[in-house]
Amino acid sequence: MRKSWRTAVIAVAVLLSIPAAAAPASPVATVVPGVERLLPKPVEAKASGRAPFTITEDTRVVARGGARPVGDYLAALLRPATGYRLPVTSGHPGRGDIVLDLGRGKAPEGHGGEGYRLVTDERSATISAETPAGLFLGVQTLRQLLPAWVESRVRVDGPWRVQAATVSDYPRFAYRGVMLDVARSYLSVAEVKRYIDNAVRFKINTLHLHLTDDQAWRIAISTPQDNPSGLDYEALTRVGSQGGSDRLGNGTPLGTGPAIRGSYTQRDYAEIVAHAKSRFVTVVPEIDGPGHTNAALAALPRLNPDGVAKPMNNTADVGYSTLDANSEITYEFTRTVYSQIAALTPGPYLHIGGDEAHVTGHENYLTYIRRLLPQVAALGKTPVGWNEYADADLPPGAVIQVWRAASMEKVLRQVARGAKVVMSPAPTTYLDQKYEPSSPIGLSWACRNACDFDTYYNWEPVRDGLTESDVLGVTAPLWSETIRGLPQAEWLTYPRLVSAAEIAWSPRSARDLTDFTARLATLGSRLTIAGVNFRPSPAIAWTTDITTPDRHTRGPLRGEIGHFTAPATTPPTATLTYGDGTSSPATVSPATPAGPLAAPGLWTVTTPDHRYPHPGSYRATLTVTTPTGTATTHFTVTVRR
Ligand code: TNX
Repeated sequence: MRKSWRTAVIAVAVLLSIPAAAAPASPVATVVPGVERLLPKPVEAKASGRAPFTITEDTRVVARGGARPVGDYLAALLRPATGYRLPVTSGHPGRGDIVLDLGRGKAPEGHGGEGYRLVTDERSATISAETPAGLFLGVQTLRQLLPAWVESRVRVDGPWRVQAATVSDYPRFAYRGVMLDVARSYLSVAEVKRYIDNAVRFKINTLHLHLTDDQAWRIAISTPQDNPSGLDYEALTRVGSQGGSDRLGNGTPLGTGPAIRGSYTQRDYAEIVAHAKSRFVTVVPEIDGPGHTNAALAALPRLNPDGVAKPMNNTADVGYSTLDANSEITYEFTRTVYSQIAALTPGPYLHIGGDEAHVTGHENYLTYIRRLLPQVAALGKTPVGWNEYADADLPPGAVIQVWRAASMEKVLRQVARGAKVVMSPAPTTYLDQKYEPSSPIGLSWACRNACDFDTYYNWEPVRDGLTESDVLGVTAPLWSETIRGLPQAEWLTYPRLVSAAEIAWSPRSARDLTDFTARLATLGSRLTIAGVNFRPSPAIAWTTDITTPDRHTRGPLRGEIGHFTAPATTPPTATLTYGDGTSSPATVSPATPAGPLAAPGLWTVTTPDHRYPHPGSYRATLTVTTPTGTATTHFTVTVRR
């Protein structure tokens, strides 16, 4: 199913690319993007009221020195839809150029790390920052100010206008994360990369990868020279990657089919990390323990006190497995595993899990954590763990990922000793939860009835006795017990990840649900054009974007007139006014298949054959009516003799 969905998007994109070749630009977006629509909301943004900036075939991306990689990224984003050359140059900026200006003092004061400014007017679009990361974040803002069709992977007619505006922006929190659980059901390297590419639109800068669990072990570990207990580390993926979360413990099947199996070679993992880095995203790898370790216990018999391998378990059950806290083999194992992961991970963090170790025993649990912390420190990394590990005394700077508010007292005690907190409260950040009881996929233990973007927006990370500086940031975890592949992951992610992204980025005082809901309305169209799946919440008045290339014809006007987006389940209708005093209903057909996990997004409009009375130039109008409104666009039909 997901293959055909993608194929359809690409097929439509290809159709879009056969417009009247030299025709003047014509499509009209029904919503002209502006700074008041940005997601997440910037610190400061003002439309200046001047003439807009326009990207043309002469536009260059001026990016000197360290700005160059971001310039290349931006040009690559813009080239497919615009069809322009967009050379990246270190020359002098000229009229009509996009300028990436990197240098000291260029970011909003005190926000050199990730802050940026964006100024657009009829002369240029300039993003300035003190770091390439800041430029990259500014690029995401500029991207949202362009018409949604800029997300098309094939050429669409412009004009590519950007509202004249000034933006001054920086994040509230430094750690703005999303977590992918690739253990319960696997995602390919290409899927993870795509997931990153879409999350960064919303200024997410951290990817927490949950690589191992009871159901499976998904990262290759090689057998080291120094292997006193003779562990067969290759078995971790050879055996341990064969599992997945297929069903509940009582046998009820989970998801739309069996979980997806697979694992990453160390090269694969390095590729993900490098890709993330190119998007200024830090990867936080998690190897969970001492609980959530059944796959390791199944792959390596010697990790078990009786030396007998556990059977793999393809249910979603957890909480029954544990590493042996009193065996040296356990720490030989963790040293090998963490050191190989650390060597492949440039980011400062190693996530050691530590959650739900229900059969470990409290003393053993403390023993395990106390043995692990020095191993992590020896690798030069900062430990991250789920809130349970705050039971142990943590080194200053250690990161506690809070998923249950229950144990805040212990968390606060560690915070007083210098630990930091990443907030992932399950009821308002867990992306794996159903949106509503009838959602076809998702769990529902953490969020029960109303779990849409609004619930995920209406919470505050600085709470329960925490202060602003105690909180490093926010992560929205996507557990994958019920997820089978990327489109389903995207369906649970969007729009809820955007809520988390705004909580992590925007000033607390700027947060307003009504305003956020209005800003989300244009997102569906943009995601549709980008080929990203999402759940079209009934609470949002999704907007439509139309493209209708100008036409030249000798005979009757026939066939395809254009495309539009309408993330709705009720089929839209369309009317054509031909510009010669006549009009007719047009045929609307879905260009992307619909289903409970894929809203129809892109629609194709076809005209009945229409014969114009005389040669000449006609101003035609297409009006589409969707469940959430009416949108109109004009195009020119030139009828030749
Ligand atoms: C709890 S959150 C878990 C995960 C599950 C998730 C499902 C946490 C630290 N543990 O093992 O996948 O619930 O929602």
